[in-house]
Amino acid sequence: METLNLSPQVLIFILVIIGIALFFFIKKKPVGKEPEIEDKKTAIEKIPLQEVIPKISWSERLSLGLEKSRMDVWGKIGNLFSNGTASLDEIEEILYTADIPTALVQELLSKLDKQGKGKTPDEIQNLVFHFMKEKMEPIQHNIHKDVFLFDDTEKKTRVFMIVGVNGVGKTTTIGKLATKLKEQGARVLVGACDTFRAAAVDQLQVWCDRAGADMVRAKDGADPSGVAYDTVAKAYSEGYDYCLIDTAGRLHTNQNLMDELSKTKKVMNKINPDAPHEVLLVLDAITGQNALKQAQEFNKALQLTGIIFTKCDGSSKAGSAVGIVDNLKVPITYIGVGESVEDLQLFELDLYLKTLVGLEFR
Ligand SMILES: Nc1nc2c(ncn2[C@@H]2O[C@H](COP(=O)(O)OP(=O)(O)O)[C@@H](O)[C@H]2O)c(=O)[nH]1
Ligand SMILES: [Mg+2]
Repeated sequence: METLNLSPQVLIFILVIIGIALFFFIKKKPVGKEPEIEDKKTAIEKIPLQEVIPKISWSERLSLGLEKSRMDVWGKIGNLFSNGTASLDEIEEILYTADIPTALVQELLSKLDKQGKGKTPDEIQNLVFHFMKEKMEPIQHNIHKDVFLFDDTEKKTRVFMIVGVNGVGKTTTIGKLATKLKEQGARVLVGACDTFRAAAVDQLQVWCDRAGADMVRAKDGADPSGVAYDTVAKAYSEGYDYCLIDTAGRLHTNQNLMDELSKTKKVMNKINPDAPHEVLLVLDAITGQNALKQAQEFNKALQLTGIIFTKCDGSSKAGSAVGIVDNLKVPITYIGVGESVEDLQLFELDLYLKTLVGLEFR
């Protein structure tokens, strides 16, 4: 084979061409690129979810939850009344759609009539705020706040019995409470006394497993009072900080089932005269006026110590709390504005009312 006889200039020229071609080839297909994407992906996967999705504060959650009630009812009274867009009759209509009892509506209208004329929208919103606060504050004052805040220096077992009609959020609320108390370092025992439905016990088990709380469960159809007894006895003998008793939902009009609930309360009392420390009725805000009827019957049977007001995010009736507290003389202890654990918080009157009437974020 004859060898190629190239001059040095041609050889240099060819080498330069090869060099340029190689440069562009490497630039177009960089070797390090793929691992770089992979690294970013795994890094993002390693970030805890809450850092990717910005956490919203409780006041923002509450504001979102009460948005409908604020937009449709409480937040607009000032504007409507101040510039004369609506007559007192029209404001009365709006308040009735929000399920406010007649006597309270009339009292508020008379106050607006006497003190609201010539006032700015903000001044009227303030007037509404103070009207509601006066109604609720003396009762809200009775909350046993220290019972709800875990203090690990106090070696005490606290028993909460949770009651209410079907679907109001009893089991979910217990799950949220168990999670919150565990996060504070408390030892929590849950009693699954809704023995009518296996699914209800399983639902509670999922919450307890997630929260790291212990649970007492019996066979389907077991006597709910027996399960309550066993749970409270275990809670005291093993020194749990909190004992949360879930119960089956029932209609307040069903006397037999209401009697059964009284019996469940009594058996806990046999173990310790202080138990249950709290009997909490879960009320769904959507129920509006009918919630008052339910609350009256449960109160008669069980002498309620507090109300857990759930699903305030689901309707424009969150303001019905004022009528319930004023009539029943039982305070609201917790408020729920959604399905996640963070959506349940201890009820703070001023924050709730200011958010409801729209004074908080101005
Ligand atoms: N939107 C909303 N849903 C809630 C709230 N509390 C509970 N729920 C939902 O209400 C439904 C019924 O709750 P559950 O705890 O099973 O009711 P129970 O029958 O009283 O035990 C579930 O889907 C919950 O997620 C709340 O504050 N807001
Ligand atoms: Mg349930």
